[in-house]
Amino acid sequence: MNERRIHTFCRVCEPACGLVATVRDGALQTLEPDRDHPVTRGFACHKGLAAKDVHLDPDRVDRPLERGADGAFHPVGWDQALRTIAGRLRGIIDRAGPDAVSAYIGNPAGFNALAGPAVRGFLRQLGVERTFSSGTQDCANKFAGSEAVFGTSTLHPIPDLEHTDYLLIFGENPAVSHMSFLAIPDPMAVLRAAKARGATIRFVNPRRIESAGSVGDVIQIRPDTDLYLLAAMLDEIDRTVGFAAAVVAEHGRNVEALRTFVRRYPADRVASTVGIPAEEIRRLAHEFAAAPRAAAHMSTGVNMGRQGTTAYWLLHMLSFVTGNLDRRGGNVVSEGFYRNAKAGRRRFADSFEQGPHGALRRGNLPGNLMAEIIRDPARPIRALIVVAGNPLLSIDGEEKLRRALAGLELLVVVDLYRNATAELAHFVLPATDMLEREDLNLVGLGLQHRPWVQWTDRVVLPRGERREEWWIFARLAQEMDLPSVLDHGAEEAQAKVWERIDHMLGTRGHHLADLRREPHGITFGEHQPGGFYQRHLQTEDRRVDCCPAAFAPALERAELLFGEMAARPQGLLLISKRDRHMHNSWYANVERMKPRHHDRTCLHMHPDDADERRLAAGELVRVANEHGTIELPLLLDDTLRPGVVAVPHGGGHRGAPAMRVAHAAPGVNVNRLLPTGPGSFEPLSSQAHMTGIPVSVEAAAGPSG
Ligand SMILES: Nc1nc2c(c(=O)[nH]1)N[C@H]1C(S)=C(S)[C@@H](COP(=O)(O)OP(=O)(O)OC[C@H]3O[C@@H](n4cnc5c(=O)[nH]c(N)nc54)[C@H](O)[C@@H]3O)O[C@H]1N2
Ligand SMILES: Nc1nc2c(c(=O)[nH]1)N[C@H]1C(S)=C(S)[C@@H](COP(=O)(O)OP(=O)(O)OC[C@H]3O[C@@H](n4cnc5c(=O)[nH]c(N)nc54)[C@H](O)[C@@H]3O)O[C@H]1N2
Ligand code: SF4
Ligand SMILES: [Mo]
Repeated sequence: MNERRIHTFCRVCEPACGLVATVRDGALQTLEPDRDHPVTRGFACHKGLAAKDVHLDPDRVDRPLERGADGAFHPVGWDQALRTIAGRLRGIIDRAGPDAVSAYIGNPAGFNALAGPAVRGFLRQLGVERTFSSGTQDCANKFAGSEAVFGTSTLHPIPDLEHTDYLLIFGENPAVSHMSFLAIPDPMAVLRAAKARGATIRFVNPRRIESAGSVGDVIQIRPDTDLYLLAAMLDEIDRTVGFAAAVVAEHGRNVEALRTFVRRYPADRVASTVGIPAEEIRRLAHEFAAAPRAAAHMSTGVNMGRQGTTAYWLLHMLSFVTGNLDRRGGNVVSEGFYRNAKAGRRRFADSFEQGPHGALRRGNLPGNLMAEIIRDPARPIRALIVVAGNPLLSIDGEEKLRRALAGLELLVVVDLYRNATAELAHFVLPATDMLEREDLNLVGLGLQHRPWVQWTDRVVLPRGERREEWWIFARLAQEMDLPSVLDHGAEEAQAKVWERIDHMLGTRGHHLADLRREPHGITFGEHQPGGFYQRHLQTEDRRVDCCPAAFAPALERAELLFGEMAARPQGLLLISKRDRHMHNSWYANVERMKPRHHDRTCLHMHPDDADERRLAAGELVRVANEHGTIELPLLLDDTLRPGVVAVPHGGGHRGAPAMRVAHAAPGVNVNRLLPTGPGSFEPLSSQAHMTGIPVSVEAAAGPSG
């Protein structure tokens, strides 16, 4: 018997918690938290540990599948699958050009150091320019916002949690999500420690979230209005204690334009629209400005509003004009194994390209326009490659997208599962899971609470015929007679695919060969504030742009939307709700993640709103708006701000019979209620509008309409 213990790390979400696997005779026996890990220190959540269940799941795709003339999937060999796909891609490109080919890259590809570069490299070889990703349903506004203000999309100063006196968190629920754009294992332990030190922690959220509990309190904002709260706070600071004059004069530009904008939104004007008394808005502003060291963070709850980029701009401003940017205990740069700020350098104003849908940000088209772009009469997409994504369920508006995907000449899905999107495919190709591939914790770069870099070997050999994405696209390139890393054999390719990472490591004096020998990787010590303006900021004049000129139309739109919201009758507004038992759509097939009471998606509603509508707990209700209708059971939830309802996303597996566990308790797809198409995304960033969506709710048995 041959038993080994292997140090690895999780690749489900950003903290990348250290794990230890035991493997006997080549088969995975146990997967446990790594108690000796210098950064993650024995923390790992049930999702990370359930990677074992995903690995062993009998419903995984284990062989390439091709849809036959009978409409059913049939197993085929890799060579045959890739040869057929290559032939069809070639045919489409010969006929319609590379513009007829596109790809959607899903969220897990970000946690897979070699996958994204492999797909993008292949698309570049084909000359493909139009691509999509889950980024426009998640955080595209953050890249746009930092690019506009700091001159680079890859600079996101994080709260220095260890030293802050005051922490303000917008639209994020650390206890459940483990955060985003702040890679931190066991965030609640760190927040509890900050609180014990005497720090004040406040969450801005329409829900009294589970994170608040004993660490802080929640200011229950009306959804999709954070921009105005931030503006009012800045205005209050400007009028009373003033901006940090020396910092602003030395490092800022366009400060007057910032002042002019925020002046439009004094606390008294915005109070009823954001749903927070003016007094409380002023108190927040003064607390933040008066704290010796204050830090701010925001996440998907704000990203998914209609003004995520400008909200992120004002979040940066709050930090900057109070002198908290690049200060210990404020927002600081996390320096990992590679200083990546320069890599994302681009002039915001140069990032847009004019097309049939107006000026769109280059590089990543809006997911909410996917159906329109696929069916664009002048330049339709005929072939789509989906890697590590489930756009049918994760993007707004399922039915329209289903029709567009079903009309493709070629849909290839590379995934662990035959998910709802894969059911529409011509080919489904089996990918390796995180235990079956070499990897590096690239995703946290520049966002880590405690920077460290770790390489992991594969824990076990891939089961069945699962393959890594880099191999799949390298083989596809060969089949299309394009240069490929596999041209000189598998062994050389295995080394070649890591060259880019080795080069990045080299910039800070490290080498992959050394890293491979370190079971816990290399750690980089405490954050060192002080170099932001000199080393990281990428604007041409090395100043923070306090009001980018390219924002002008967005600032006009802000006033327009404000007027609409102020005038609108207070109907119900829908928000999303992540819970511990799901991970977007992809843990839906893990039995152990499905406690009985969680196996159906529910509508969360405040008891007062339910009373008003004479609805009772457990009753089937119909939630509807101009975009769609769903029916689901009602769950009374007094953590919600009255007037706000919530539904967890990631459900709707009725169309995925091969995922038997998910299919048996499919839930509903809340994204049927979200707006899609032109006007449903933020023009500055292409980020989809997914929170604060007007809906009506009534008993499902009641009259329809
Ligand atoms: N268990 C679990 N963990 C996950 C995931 C998962 O699906 N399940 N997904 C992972 C992924 S891909 C990501 S990106 C991260 C996301 O991590 P988070 O951003 O922390 O995600 P959520 O937990 O959805 O928190 C968003 C919060 O925003 C609030 N909110 C909604 N609308 C508004 C608004 O208009 N304004 C404000 N201020 N708040 C609002 C919601 O009530 C919610 O509490 O989580 C990751 N971790
Ligand atoms: N209403 C609403 N909608 C949302 C959200 C919300 O809060 N509310 N959240 C949004 C967010 S934050 C995100 S990130 C998106 C996610 O959007 P997507 O990325 O499109 O969807 P996921 O459900 O994460 O699906 C990921 C797929 O990748 C597969 N997979 C996992 N690991 C691997 C791998 O290593 N290789 C390959 N090839 N496949 C793999 C899984 O089996 C799964 O099918 O959803 C968004 N949609
Ligand atoms: S918190 Fe995220 S990275 Fe850590 S074990 Fe859980 S899923 Fe994995
Ligand atoms: Mo996400």
